[in-house]
Amino acid sequence: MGQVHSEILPGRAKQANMADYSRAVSEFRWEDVEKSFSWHESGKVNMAHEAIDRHVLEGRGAATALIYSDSAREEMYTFSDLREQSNRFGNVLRQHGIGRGDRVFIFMPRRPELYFSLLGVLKVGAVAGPLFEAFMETAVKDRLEDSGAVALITTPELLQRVKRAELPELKHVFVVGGPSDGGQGLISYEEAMAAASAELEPEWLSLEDGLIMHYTSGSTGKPKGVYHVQRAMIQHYYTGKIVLDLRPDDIYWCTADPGWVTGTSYGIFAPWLNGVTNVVRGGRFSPQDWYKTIERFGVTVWYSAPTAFRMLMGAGEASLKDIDLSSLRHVLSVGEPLNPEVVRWGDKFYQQRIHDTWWMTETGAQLICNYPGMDIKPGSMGRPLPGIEAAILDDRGNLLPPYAMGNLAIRTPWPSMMGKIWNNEAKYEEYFRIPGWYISGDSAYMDEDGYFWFQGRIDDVINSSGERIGPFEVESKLVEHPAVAEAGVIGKPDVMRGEIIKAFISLRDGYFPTAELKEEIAAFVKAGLSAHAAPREIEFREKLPKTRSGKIMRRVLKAWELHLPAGDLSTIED
Ligand code: 6R9
Repeated sequence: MGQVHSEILPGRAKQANMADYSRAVSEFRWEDVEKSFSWHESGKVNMAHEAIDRHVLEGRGAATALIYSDSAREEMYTFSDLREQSNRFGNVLRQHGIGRGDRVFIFMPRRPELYFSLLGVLKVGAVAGPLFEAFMETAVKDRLEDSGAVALITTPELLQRVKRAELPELKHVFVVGGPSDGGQGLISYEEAMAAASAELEPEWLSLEDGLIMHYTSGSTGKPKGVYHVQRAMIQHYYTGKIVLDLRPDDIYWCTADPGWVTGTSYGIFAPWLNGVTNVVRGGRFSPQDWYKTIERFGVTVWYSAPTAFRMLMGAGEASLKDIDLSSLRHVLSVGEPLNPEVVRWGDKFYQQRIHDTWWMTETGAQLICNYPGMDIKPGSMGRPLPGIEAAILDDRGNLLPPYAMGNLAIRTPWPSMMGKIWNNEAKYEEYFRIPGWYISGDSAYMDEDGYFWFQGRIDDVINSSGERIGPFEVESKLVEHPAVAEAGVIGKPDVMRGEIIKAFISLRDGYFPTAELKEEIAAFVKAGLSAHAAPREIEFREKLPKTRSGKIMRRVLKAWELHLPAGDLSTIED
């Protein structure tokens, strides 16, 4: 199994902090990382204190914490500013009786108020739940309902997608850029902030208290609430240092939205725990805007995703004309396999080696990475962080030798490991079914140098442009459409997006397979869930392959699509 990879790109001296990997592994102790935090003596923690207030108390309050820009706004905030804004919002929440353990969701585009309010939520010990602005009614309702969110911070436009009448536990809605409306139960964010005190004593928590929730997709059931605890900060801080290579004067830009775990672990926590300047770009992707962002703010460390790099590569050399990217020192990627061509493109046109990193919503932080300074094998996810043990196991938990493909597993525990799956103990247990290990759901192999190579997902989860999409959620929405009798959804390989969503559909009597109907069905999913969950391709079939118990066999659909043999059909219905 597997193949021998001869191509090795040597590490570069200017990023040499992890060149001696074996020594770093043998000398590593988590206790040494823990000592970096001010809670070490008191035993009590608060992420917002460690990420923001600590810098102010230690005399770094005037340093720039946040640079925000979009096509209309450009603003800078110091650590002192963020302390004040989050204190004010913390006080607003306390006035409404919201505090420790309450789930407070934030449904907003990337803008400064998202960051202020999220930090305010953390200050009072509540658990933050950031949602992508692209979510539509059903996706929003499912998440607020499952989490039992008591409060929401949103904008007037997005508020229209919140079915408040069906969410009895949602008692407080703060509207950014909208008026208070007592009759409607709406509170103006701006008015409340202006009236609130700028002084606040944070809620002091234990390492096991809640921090943040991210909903993510599996192959069955609705998205699950992955619940992270305060302890994760140890790993956010540490990986910020050794993987992102953050240093005090860095200007760091993570392109991810906080609706995705990368946008919080590495778009909020890691940079601010390390006290560096964090760039946030609002608005949509465009190669020119992105390059200009790097140039204008002198970005030194840049963390993005393969789809974005492929789109930048697609925009070609011409898009780099008159652009100066020489401020860059370190570039990283996460979310999907990073193609070797993209690494070579980075070498040639950015004079930067793109470093791939592997981790998941459930793991809370990076686990397998290409470190600064390390020799890179293009196409490999890299090696486990010092302090992390990774292995390839068969389904019964036996360790497999180099080059054998199997389950990518991580030795438990590590600091940023999820604390629970909200309201779903059984789902949580499934990840830990082999004693002592976390089973990731990815298949991979390890080579003789201990580098890991991603092979695919073991379940049916689709990865389109780095977004994890559960086929079940899309199928459930599809069958709500009056024309759809049955639907099966798979990921179809795609050069730009990694995979796209393809739906196989059988129609109800009286409906006919037309191009207009395809469009209408795709628009229906888009309006109910989100654009990224809508199928880009639809194929009508008279009948779908099902097991005798009635489950649609996605593996057969995939075989149809790829013109492969369908494999064992012994459980098929007819
Ligand atoms: C952080 C994040 C996790 C899934 C993961 C895997 C895929 C992530 C990858 C990668 C190949 C990499 N994935 N990083 N595949 N190479 N470097 O992405 O979290 O949205 O939960 O997705 O993404 O399949 O299991 P999440």
